[in-house]
Amino acid sequence: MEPSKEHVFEYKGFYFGVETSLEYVASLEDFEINDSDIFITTYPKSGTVWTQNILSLIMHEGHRNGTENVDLIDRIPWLEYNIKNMNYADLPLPRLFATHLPYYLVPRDLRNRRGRIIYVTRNPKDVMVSYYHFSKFMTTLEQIPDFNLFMERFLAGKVLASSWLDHVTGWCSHAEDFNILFLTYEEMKKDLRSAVLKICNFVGKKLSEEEVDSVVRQATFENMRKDPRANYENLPDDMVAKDKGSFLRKGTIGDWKNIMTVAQSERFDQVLKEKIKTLPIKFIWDIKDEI
Ligand code: PPS
Repeated sequence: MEPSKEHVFEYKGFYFGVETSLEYVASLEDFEINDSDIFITTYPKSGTVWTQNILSLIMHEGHRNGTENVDLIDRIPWLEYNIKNMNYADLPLPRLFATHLPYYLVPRDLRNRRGRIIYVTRNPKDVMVSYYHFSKFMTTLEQIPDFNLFMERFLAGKVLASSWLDHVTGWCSHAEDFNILFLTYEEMKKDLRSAVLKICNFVGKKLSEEEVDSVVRQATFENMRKDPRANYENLPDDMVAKDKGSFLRKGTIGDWKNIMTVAQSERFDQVLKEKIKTLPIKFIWDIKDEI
């Protein structure tokens, strides 16, 4: 049941991928934050890359500021996975980062309400299914081809980034410590324009109607999928099996129904549903459900 040590290591109860190191993640506590820093924070497969693209488009006014040819991963690098060995202290302000860290492992300054955090959640059945497919594509992740087994590992938090529930519960119950905006994948899917405006408002960026239209247009699933910089197509060959998928896979609400059996769905509900009800977030499980 334990995840393979070849793929993850544990630090303070949280599983990290081996592309980073224990010393580095431990050092992040002291990572200095500027007031203008913005972090996109998620449990994996909750809409991180999507939000990265939206935030980048907003901050760079639809890419007109010379970032047209820069990959998303370089415009908004991963805090705990500095795979390109960038010097984060020297990035131009405002710095933008993505992270899967739980609330208790982020830089101390963030906990003192410096910088801003956009925390995105998604219904956990879709998260799990997306994660299952992603593990086949990402060669750095442990391969668990049996979906039932994958589900048990996911429910037990024995995967990279540990327990979905702990992640979301932790961030929700410590929201007061942070300068934080909560968004859901489903609200972005159902009304992208309103989500874009919420982010603009939170980061203090005023865009014209046309600029907002342009962000919305460039952040649709179809348009992002066509854009190699937004679809993470330039990741090193030893990290991804390009014939086995892509970062942007289906991009919808309720895909879990295509893979989970009734028995699996019931088992999932038995473990998580009651606990989910105590969260301050309303999860949307089907594309037809109202927000
Ligand atoms: S990761 O690896 O943690 O960074 O993955 P993450 O980006 O958080 O989540 C990947 C899922 O987000 C979907 N996605 C989108 N959906 C709708 N619209 C847009 N523009 C979009 N961009 C990314 C992506 O397809 C993954 O979900 P699934 O269900 O696998 O398709």
